[in-house]
Amino acid sequence: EDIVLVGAPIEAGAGRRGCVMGPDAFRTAGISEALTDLGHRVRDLGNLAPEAVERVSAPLAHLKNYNDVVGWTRSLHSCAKNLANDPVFPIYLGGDHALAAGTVTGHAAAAHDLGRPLFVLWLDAHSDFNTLESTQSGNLHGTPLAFAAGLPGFDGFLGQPLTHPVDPGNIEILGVRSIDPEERRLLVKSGVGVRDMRMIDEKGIGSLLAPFLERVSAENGLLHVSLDVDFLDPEIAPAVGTTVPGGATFREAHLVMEMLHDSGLVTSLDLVELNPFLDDRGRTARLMVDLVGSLFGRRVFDRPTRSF
Ligand code: DIR
Ligand code: MN
Ligand code: MN
Ligand code: MN
Repeated sequence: EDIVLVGAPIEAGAGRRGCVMGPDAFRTAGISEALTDLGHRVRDLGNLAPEAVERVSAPLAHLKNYNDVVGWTRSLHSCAKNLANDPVFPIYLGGDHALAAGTVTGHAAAAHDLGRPLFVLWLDAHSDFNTLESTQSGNLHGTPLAFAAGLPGFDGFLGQPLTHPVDPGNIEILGVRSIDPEERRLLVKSGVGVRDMRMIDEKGIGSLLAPFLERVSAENGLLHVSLDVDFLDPEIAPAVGTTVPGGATFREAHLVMEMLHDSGLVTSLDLVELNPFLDDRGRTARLMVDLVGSLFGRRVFDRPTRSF
């Protein structure tokens, strides 16, 4: 498979600095080499830059770095839309999670033009489903999924209304354990699938993921996976600004990646919120690269395909 790496060193959406170094940390941790060793062809396109945006003021005063996030959303949206028309698998190296405002909507637009539904698997401690009105922190990395799902108030992001939002029923959030009160209300109303840590504890992460993959397959969908470092437990992945205790274990995370690989359904991937400034000798960056290895076919034993 031909894989394309796109660096997106955005940190404007996060509450603290450091994600700007994320793409280089993924490279230093050997993401290209890991994929090449698995037999894939890899092309690193280097780092993208944000589009220049005329100085528009934020629609609400408490939104942080609104212009920067808008610039990144526009450049990533175009980039994703173009890459989706090539026979390549794009991996977006973040950068904070605001980058998904561009990648997810770009892939949704491309999927629409192909006449296929886009599904989104959001692996995150947070649901990132705040609107510009509901966000308390003003950190825009808490909003990209609401934007992609077509919630109102985001027309400034692309300078026009979003024409091809993702059907909220095609979104699955897995591993979540921190949701703001108003955000929860918006989520429930929208019909997004939410699988929290309690459900993972009770049912097992594999049996939660399987029915979603069945549905993507049955509906001939494309699948975008957005992996936030804080999906993982902070004990194994400290390099993120928004740690929440009680996250996915090493084995749960690898199982998810292996099931995704076996499904053959994933068509694009975000790796977000890695903050190398907070890492411990690169261990979080290396773990993320290891998980990407599982997503791209590293395994101990061969199993009959379609293990879900
Ligand atoms: C919170 C935290 N819901 C917010 N979100 C984070 O700021 O909107 N997302 N940390 O990654
Ligand atoms: Mn996130
Ligand atoms: Mn279109
Ligand atoms: Mn998060």
